[in-house]
Amino acid sequence: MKTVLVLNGPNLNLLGTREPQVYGSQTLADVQALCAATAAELGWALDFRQSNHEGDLVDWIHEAGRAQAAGTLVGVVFNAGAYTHTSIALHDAIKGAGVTVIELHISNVHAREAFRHHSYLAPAARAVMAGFGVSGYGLALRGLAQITA
Ligand code: CA2
Repeated sequence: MKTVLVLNGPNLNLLGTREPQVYGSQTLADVQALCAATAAELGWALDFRQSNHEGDLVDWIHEAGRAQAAGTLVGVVFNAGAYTHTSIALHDAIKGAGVTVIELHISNVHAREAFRHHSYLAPAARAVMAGFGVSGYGLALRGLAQITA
């Protein structure tokens, strides 16, 4: 059975506690449960992680690249949070690891502040999804299944 990695960046541990008008009221534990159910439907094991530290995310992308090369990982659904808009290191990590990444955002970043309109990850990602709320995680997993089938 292959594994799918769902990575969450800074402040996503606060999901469901504040800004429900932007991010909804579901917690990160709820998102993990949604991902687990969807991954099971798709025949995958789920590896679900969150970190507030850029270096952790870089290390996990490298680890994912090795796992994908070994044939044990299907790819990564990645909500990099605000690092999306700042991190050349994460861009380089995705490119360097050669891993399949779906960039995901809960909110429609293009309908928000201008500083959220640019993504350093998008040019390195296989696909980008934004604005579907937390249900986007399930949709992104299904999209990953379609493009890797
Ligand atoms: O829409 C998304 O998923 C974002 O990646 C979320 C990031 C934001 O910086 C990106 O521009 C778009 C922020 C995640 C912080 O989430 C919170 C949730 C509840 C309360 C406070 C922060």
